[in-house]
Amino acid sequence: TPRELTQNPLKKIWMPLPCKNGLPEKHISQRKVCMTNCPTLIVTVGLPARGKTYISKKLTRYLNWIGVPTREFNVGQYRRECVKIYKSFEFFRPDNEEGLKIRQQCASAALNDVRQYLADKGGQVAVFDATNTTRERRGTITAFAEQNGFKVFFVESVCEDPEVIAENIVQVKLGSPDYTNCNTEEAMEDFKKRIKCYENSYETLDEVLDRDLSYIKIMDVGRRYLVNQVQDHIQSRIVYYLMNIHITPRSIYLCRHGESDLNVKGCIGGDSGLSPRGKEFANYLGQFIQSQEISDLKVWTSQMKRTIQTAEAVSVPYEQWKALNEIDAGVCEEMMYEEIQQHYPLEFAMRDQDKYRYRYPKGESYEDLVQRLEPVIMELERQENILVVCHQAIMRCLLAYFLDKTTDGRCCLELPYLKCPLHTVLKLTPVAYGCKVESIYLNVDAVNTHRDRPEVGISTYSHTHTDLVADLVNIRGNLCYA
Ligand code: ADP
Ligand code: FDP
Ligand code: F6P
Repeated sequence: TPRELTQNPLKKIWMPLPCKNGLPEKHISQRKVCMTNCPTLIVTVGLPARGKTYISKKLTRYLNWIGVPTREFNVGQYRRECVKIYKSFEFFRPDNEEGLKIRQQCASAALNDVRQYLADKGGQVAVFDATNTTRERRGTITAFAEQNGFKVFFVESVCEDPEVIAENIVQVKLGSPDYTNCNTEEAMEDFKKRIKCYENSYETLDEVLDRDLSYIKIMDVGRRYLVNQVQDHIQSRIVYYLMNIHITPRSIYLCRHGESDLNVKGCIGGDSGLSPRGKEFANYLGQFIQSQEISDLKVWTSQMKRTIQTAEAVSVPYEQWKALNEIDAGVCEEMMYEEIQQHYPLEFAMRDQDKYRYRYPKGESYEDLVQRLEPVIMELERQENILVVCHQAIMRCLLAYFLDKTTDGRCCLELPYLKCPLHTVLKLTPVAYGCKVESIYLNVDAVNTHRDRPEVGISTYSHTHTDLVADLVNIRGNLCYA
């Protein structure tokens, strides 16, 4: 018989009440997830300095941000932990039996951790980042995945451009812990010899021999791709993502609109225009952008008056995105936080408990925003120099993606509290595996719209999410029946 439904007060979604036989509802839904979504093991393939770690880290960041718990396992790191002092490329010679044995042990240790993560720790995707250049090694990994019920998806990077390879070595390898005790030329020489150690035994993914494997082969830094046997939704999302990223140097400028009339009144939401100080900021923003002498700058705004008014002052053509509109506060639109607390005390308390997942009645949550912003992130990945004029909650979500403020799909705590003050531009520049951030305050006063997480409810943070929802259902129940 169908179970009775209750509305989850935090997320405002309907869920069944626990069964009469006492089987907790959580248990049932977890079992269902396992049946439809078995975990995925992503396996990198390629010679050293082909961007495998870069791709692994970036993909992990993206998947965590969209809410898929993902972790990367870098075999190089296991090797460095096992052999504390790196002597030279000789370690990687194909006839170095000791070296081969250690590398094999490191790969096994990493796979063991992969198993724990995917089977016991709630991971959905693991990225196994190693060279995996032989068919034999890939066969071992496939067998491991089959035994454990994981799907496998290979990501190979093939690139023979000596300039790209040399640049990659300079960007990330020379600074590696392997080369702390030698000079640049020695390190460069050694790394090139290390690559040579792999070349003879390298077996690239083959259209015929590997026709049953699922993979994407990225050729010449994304100039061409070969995609084979995509098995499911997550793999197609991974393919789509990898086909959109690029490594051309560029900067992403993020800022909020200038101070608005509703900001001055202390009200959230609405669609007001800029205050006099907001207009002053817009002018300064125009001057700042000019001073940066940015080539081919694109400008994006939301479809709200305050971002469009701000962009008008930048004197560059701009595009409006509905997806960049500020969080919809539903019934709380145009209210002050104090008014919300007065009129909707339970709602207000719930938002403080789990600000990321909390959905305003007839409005949105931060979790909703991340879903809405996914196409924006994808398009941002395709762009070069760009300025995004947006809003407080939107900027937090975008920033969390670029600065990797997510761990294992749990962006809940930090993301909705990231500081994104008015009249301040953040300049993000991709470097090595991450992003450099510069914060530029344009010297025009503005109100502070940031509200910290209050200290008082701290004890309730020790509650699990399920406990909390149960408590709130009880509170609601009591209120309803009182
Ligand atoms: P690997 O893990 O293969 O040894 P890394 O990931 O450490 O190589 O190399 C990082 C460098 O690779 C970065 O400077 C990045 O710009 C570059 N890179 C990223 N993607 C690719 C690609 N598809 N092909 C070649 N180089 C890439
Ligand atoms: P990395 O450059 O990322 O540090 O150079 C190849 C390397 O990665 C070594 O560090 C690491 O020991 C090795 O890849 C891991 O893969 P294999 O042992 O499978 O070759
Ligand atoms: O106060 C400005 C504002 O952009 C509101 O429109 C929006 O509701 C709010 O910030 C989002 O910030 P928070 O999630 O911290 O309430």
